Amino acid sequence: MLQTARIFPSRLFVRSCIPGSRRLISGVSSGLSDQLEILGVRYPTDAITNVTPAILSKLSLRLHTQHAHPLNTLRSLIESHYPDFAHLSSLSPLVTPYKNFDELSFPKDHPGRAVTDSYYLNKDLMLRTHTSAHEVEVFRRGETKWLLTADVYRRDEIDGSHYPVFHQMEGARIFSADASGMKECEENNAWLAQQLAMSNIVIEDVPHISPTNPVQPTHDPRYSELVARNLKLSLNTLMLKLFGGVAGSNSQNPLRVRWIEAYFPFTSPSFEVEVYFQGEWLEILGCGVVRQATLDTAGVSNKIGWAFGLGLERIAMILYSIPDIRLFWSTDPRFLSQFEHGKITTFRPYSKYPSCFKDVSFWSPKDKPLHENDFCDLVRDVAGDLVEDVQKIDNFVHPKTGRTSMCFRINYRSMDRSLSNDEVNGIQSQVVSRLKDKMGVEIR
Ligand code: FA5
Ligand code: MG
Repeated sequence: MLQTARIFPSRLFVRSCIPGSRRLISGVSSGLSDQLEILGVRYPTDAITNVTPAILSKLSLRLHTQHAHPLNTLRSLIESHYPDFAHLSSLSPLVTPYKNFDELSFPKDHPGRAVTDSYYLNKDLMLRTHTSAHEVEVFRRGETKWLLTADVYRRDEIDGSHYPVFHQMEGARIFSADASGMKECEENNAWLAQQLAMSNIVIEDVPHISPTNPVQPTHDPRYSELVARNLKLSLNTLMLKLFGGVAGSNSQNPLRVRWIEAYFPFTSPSFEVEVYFQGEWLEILGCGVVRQATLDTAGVSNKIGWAFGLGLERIAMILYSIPDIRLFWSTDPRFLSQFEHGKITTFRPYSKYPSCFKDVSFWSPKDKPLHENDFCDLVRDVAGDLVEDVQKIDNFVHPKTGRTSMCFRINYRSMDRSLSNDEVNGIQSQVVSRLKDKMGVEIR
């Protein structure tokens, strides 16, 4: 794999936070320096291990199943829109890279595989980056209509709408690839079209079959068209259910949804859905006609169908007016007590506490330039949810030495209390010493 050649030093985080022989971190114990214990099972580490205690501590939380949590209510609401689908929500987040990528036809050099983008326990096991990782196994079980909700993990920037753990819901439906299956699809399309006809929803859709987004060569174009129509109708009726009642959407001001062309290695044609909300187009899901190779691998070659993957936090932030993605992880009663299971209510923000900005500038090692995601993960591991966002404010290469200088600005702010200067200084100095010790940078 592309990234195995890189030396990633973060596994040292796991070791270095275990002074002495054994320490438990929210159900994660790592007693032996070359092993990780997760939810009671030991896994060997290797040169690409990059999971951190901060990330591993999230594995057992499963917010999408917590009573009255907004993500759980949203899951139930979407499940109720697909009452005759199987509803799955307890699959393990630990998957092989084969399952997360290869089984879904990802090319060997796809950037998502890199250790800078994904979390690896070792070269054979990773944290799923999307719920599509389970497509083959669920189709193989014989499910033909299903929804699957799960926590997914990505190494990413830090700001109000990005968190290294978020929740996706995968939905899929497959039909027999013959006249009887297409009759079932057509009947369902007619029924769904009728549901939409009376609604105040404006759907912007243009034909998206282009040379770069083609019908698959093994598909009868009429079948692919019917399935894509079923996908779009199924999702448009869901959008109406979710957003139809959102403030500002009425007959003068109808909800606007648009379909745009997209690319995923495991669907063709592929699309994304965006919703116009508060003056901006917001991407909420990706989808498409399932690549036949996926169905062949799952042993259901005689089927044709669609799949989608939507981001629950993105939708919940709109529906509940939740302004910061970190809030979903809050255990503060002022957050949690606002919600009742099954009800969507507008979040009432409690006080916003002051920010504290700290900059750090350093020279990156010449042979191993620091990736922005490595920096963010280090800060997240030290500061947890006390970091609100991280921005790279300077980056230049010294013309003579060829070394790269970077400057990052970290915004520390708690959602629950005021931070003292001493506390922030203490955190910042831990960030700086880890940068020096584990990343080999030279502080400027
Ligand atoms: C996927 O993950 C595909 N597996 C979706 C898919 C499924 C396509 C089935 C085709 C068939 P993408 O990376 O775009 O695609 O993520 C899907 C959705 O997850 C996004 O539209 C967005 O709503 C949400 N999402 C993605 N990244 C983040 C993030 N960092 N924070 C919060 N939500 C995110
Ligand atoms: Mg996307």
